[in-house]
Amino acid sequence: MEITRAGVTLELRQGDIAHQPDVDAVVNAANAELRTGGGVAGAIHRAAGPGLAEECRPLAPIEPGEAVLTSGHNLPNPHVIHGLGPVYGRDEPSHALLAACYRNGLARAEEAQLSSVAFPAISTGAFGYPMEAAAAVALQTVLEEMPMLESVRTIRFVLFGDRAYEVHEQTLAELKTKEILNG
Ligand code: AR6
Repeated sequence: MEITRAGVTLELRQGDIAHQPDVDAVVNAANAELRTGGGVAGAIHRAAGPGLAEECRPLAPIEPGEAVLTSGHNLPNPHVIHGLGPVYGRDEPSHALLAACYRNGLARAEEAQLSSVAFPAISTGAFGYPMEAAAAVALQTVLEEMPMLESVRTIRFVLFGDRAYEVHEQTLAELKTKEILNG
């Protein structure tokens, strides 16, 4: 599924964030220490090789909602943007911190003048954010940012598994309906 607004395309895809060779940056669902871990961080650091962790070391720690840019090392992408989402039920207000994580991820992409960026569903794994609520925050935030972007032209959500994809598809369809109703 995809929609285009203000010259920017938002795509939903099912897949693996470490296998997105046609985007300038993939976003890592990072930990504060910017170390490898499970889920997205494990997949990205494994594919990137040890040089990524080395580059990350002096940039850590980061706070929930922040995002930092590194190079992609052995990934097919020139860059990785490391975003720290909130731990659900601990880092509050969780919706504002999750929205900041997407906004800051896009800001890093703009600063580096990238044209395409792929996000995973940040905070919805180890950090426990319910998928439906996270999808609403993530998609709404990105839709709000799209008209302001100057460099980024493609934003892809890479969803892991059928359920994550379906939740995002349904949420985006609902947001589109609201947008039409609101004129
Ligand atoms: N590609 C795309 N999505 C994936 C992949 C993948 N290869 N693997 C998992 N997902 P998580 P978080 C989905 O836990 O909740 C790490 O250990 C997954 O199903 O990666 O932000 C870090 O070190 C879920 O829907 O990120 C941190 O400590 C979503 O991506 C902590 O987990 C996010 O899951 C970050 O937790």
